Amino acid sequence: MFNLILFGPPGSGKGTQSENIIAAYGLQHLSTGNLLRTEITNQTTLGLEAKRLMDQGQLVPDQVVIGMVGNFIDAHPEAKGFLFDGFPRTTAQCVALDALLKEKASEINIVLALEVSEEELVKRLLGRGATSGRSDDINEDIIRARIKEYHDKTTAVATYYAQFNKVVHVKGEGTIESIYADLKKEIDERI
Ligand code: B4P
Repeated sequence: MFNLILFGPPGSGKGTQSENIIAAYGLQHLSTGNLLRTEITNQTTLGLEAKRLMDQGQLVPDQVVIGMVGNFIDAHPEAKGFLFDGFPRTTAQCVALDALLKEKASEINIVLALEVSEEELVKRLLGRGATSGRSDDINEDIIRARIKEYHDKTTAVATYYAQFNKVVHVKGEGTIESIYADLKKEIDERI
């Protein structure tokens, strides 16, 4: 199995670049943001609670997200690898993911960290909010709260994987094609 984490702040292009990577390498895409939005659309109890937190720019509790990811991995025994998009977002999620993969005799092979300035992130997310209807993208205060949540809790994810020399930093500004070419080069060196 080849398992990759696409890491970066909200709006750094994780979802955008994931589409290119899964198409090229046939990995199973696991986006916790998408899983949570499906729960919201289906108006489940989990979805209603998740929406309340997401609309304030906060993270959903670790045990909820970890449970969802465990179910997703178990539901795809045929996967030749996973692309984790937007997960893990806290150190507790990193530890849980390592344990889930260990059960499958597998591990994280690489963490690709997209780097984008805060002003560019705000610009992109407000741009998406104007067309997508995503309630966490329409208000600049909520967007800045998400970026703060990223600095407070999620940057620790890069520190966690850096101790195993698994983190590669990639510039996340430029055209979607040029960023994908940089990501592809790093994957091809390790797959
Ligand atoms: P996510 O769904 O993961 O999404 P995201 O962080 O908003 O954005 P992403 O980086 O995927 O950006 P994208 O490619 O779409 O999270 C949403 C919320 O869910 C979180 O705030 C949190 O509350 C909750 N959540 C999710 N996972 C969780 C977890 N593990 N634990 C707890 N809570 C969790 O790009 C954004 C925009 O930029 C798009 O419009 C795109 O077109 C544009 N763009 C992309 N690349 C570009 C480029 N190179 N140039 C110009 N524009 C570009």
